Amino acid sequence: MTATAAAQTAAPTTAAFVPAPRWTVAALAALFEMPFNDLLFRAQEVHRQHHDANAVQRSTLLSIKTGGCSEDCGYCSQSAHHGTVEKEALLETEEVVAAARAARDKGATRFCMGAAWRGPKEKDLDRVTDMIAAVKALGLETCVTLGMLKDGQAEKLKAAGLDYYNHNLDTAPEFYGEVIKTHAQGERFDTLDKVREAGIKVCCGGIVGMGETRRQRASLLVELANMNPPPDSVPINELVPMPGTPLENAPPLDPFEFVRTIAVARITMPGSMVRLSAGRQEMSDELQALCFLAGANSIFYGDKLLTAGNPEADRDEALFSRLGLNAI
Ligand code: SAM
Ligand code: DTB
Ligand code: SF4
Repeated sequence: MTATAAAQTAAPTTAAFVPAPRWTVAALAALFEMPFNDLLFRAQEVHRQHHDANAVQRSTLLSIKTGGCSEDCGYCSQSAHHGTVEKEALLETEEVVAAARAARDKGATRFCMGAAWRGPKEKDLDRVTDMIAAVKALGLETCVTLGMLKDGQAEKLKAAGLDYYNHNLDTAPEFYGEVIKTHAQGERFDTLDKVREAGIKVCCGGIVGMGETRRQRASLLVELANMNPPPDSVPINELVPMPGTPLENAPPLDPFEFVRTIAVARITMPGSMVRLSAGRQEMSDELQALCFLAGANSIFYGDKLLTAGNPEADRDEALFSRLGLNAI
């Protein structure tokens, strides 16, 4: 029996037992509806109780295997169904180590390696575990995002020294099937369970601006916030409308709605790192500052995401300096 289940059995006489909060879509929708200033004030209060208000963590991304993915995710340039980027082979470990060293020397503390796979084959996983060990040896935290895992694969990643596994829910359960047809969101929950059970920290978030409703944004965040425990790291991506993908002409989200999404993530996942993720290149410095005020305390750092652009490190350094933000 888990500790929580044991405590629930004993609950009637144990005053000390406090059940974990279960968020509802209605509660989060109400947060989204708050006046903007009130919402940001509340998010700042929560943020300051749990984090240094002026510190932002920086992770650098590298696509270790680009394009040719079997999945049909409507936002993704790397899906073979849309054929928008060239398929490339898995990088050599030496190339990955060189990129990781450069990221470390520019101030990143975590290096995230992404592969355009539905999930890794065993022989590929062996090569990725070598990369993880080599990146870890540079003194960086390691993260990989390789798609869905089979039994035993998370344990191999953990043994190689992996700190974080990124696997996003991407959108609300009720909207998922409109964006992705080749797998169900439930399969992603299974992988997240495997990662957690292997003792790897969970990085899990989603994308906004794909044509979902505000209620569906609330619904995505409910799924994340009600995880037990909530993800250690929560990337909030704004859709980068990649040419040639089904979502290339998605209407842009109101920037204040993006800030609200960050604020609601902060309030409902107080202890998590909330990452202002894809879409920063298209944002003004002022909009990014509002995202930090709303509780974002992590970014992707370096001039490329996986296939899309990201602000140059110099622009980020200048922004941090203007805002008095310290790198964690
Ligand atoms: N194939 C693996 C998977 O799907 O989990 C790992 C790589 S996949 C590209 C990682 C994440 O990138 C996706 O879950 C999605 O959240 C994000 N992403 C992909 N394309 C994006 C886009 N155009 N705009 C914003 N986020 C995007
Ligand atoms: C995440 O949530 N966002 C990153 C990372 N995890 C792997 C990826 C963003 C990809 C943006 C589009 C591209 O570069 O192709
Ligand atoms: Fe493949 Fe991941 Fe892109 Fe989906 S998001 S097409 S699984 S690389």
